[in-house]
Amino acid sequence: MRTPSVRPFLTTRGLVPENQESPVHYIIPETTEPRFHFRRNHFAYPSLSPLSYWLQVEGHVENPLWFSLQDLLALPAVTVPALLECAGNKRGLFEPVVYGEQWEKGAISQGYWTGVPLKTLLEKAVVKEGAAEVVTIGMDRGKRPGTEGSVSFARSLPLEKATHEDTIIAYAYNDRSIPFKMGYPLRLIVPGWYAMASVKWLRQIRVSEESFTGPYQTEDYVCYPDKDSDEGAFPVTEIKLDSSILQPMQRAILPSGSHTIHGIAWSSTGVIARIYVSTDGGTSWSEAELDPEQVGYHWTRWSMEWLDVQPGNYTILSKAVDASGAAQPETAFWNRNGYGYNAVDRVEVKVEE
Ligand SMILES: Nc1nc2c(c(=O)[nH]1)N[C@H]1C(S)=C(S)[C@@H](COP(=O)(O)O)O[C@H]1N2
Ligand SMILES: [Mo]
Repeated sequence: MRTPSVRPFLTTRGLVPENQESPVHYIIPETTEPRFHFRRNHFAYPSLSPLSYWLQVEGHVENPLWFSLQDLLALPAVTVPALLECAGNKRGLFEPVVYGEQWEKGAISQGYWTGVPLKTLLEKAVVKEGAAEVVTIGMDRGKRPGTEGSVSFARSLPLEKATHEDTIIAYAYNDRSIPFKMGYPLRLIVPGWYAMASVKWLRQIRVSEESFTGPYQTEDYVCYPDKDSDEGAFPVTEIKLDSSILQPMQRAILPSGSHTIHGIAWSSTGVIARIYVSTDGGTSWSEAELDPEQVGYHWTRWSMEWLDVQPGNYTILSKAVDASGAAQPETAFWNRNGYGYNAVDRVEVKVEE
């Protein structure tokens, strides 16, 4: 008889548009298979036609261009190991609570993205003097809640980030064409920034002298530190230093004896210097073992053996330290829309006889 295979599933937060969480607690390989990749959408999926396989580069350039997939495949390619993390990852942990998708720890996934540096296309189009930003526009569109008319999902990058060597127009994920839900045929990948920047189903690139004012630039993905006013608002950009305890799980009941605590840690550069774990709610900390191989912008795995544990209630914490020596904060920086939660991670477990 065949043993039925047991596999995790995505955790559904919404279906139209589709928003689902990756089963990160049960993903062991370095890269996330597409079926386990989290999904975050603002609209229903776009319908593709062969016409939409052309990518337009226009705006403040000498030489506006259209690129076919073949054109892109003929250009020198790079592969970038990059994680995508939704800026709302862990939003459900904010106190006071905030509105929005109540993501837990699974709005994050990673793999190898292959494509052409955006810089290469901008050089071919010859950016004119005075350009400030590069606007990238997806094929999906719809009504944004609370507003009239229909808009595209569009985002801009400052010229400096747009021309960074790792910012690419990707056509492959883990050596295959990008799966449709992940942005086929072309997706912008902006390593180091929260994933709203990595525009799926890319159709147009526009070089601009002005600051882009689309709603996903100036209303959403803006940090509003004040509950009642827009005072002190600033845009969401780089991924913050963070870590997650993946096992044991929150409120698990464990037998007494020895256990392995394991998890992941990540930062905007991918570099993690150290990770500290506490099993007594932060009274004492020990350095956990970090996977010595840190790959590109991928998360780094860590683990700690928890030996001879006696019955009782325990609070396990994890705290990552990056290359500059900065550590995760004890409490996350609260903001109205709940972006960038990165407090020291916390799991409560009960150990029985
Ligand atoms: N065209 C388009 N690109 C998009 C989005 C979208 O709704 N439309 N959502 C963004 C956000 S907020 C996130 S977190 C990631 C999610 O990527 P995934 O669905 O491949 O996980 O895509 C980004 N790119
Ligand atoms: Mo997101």
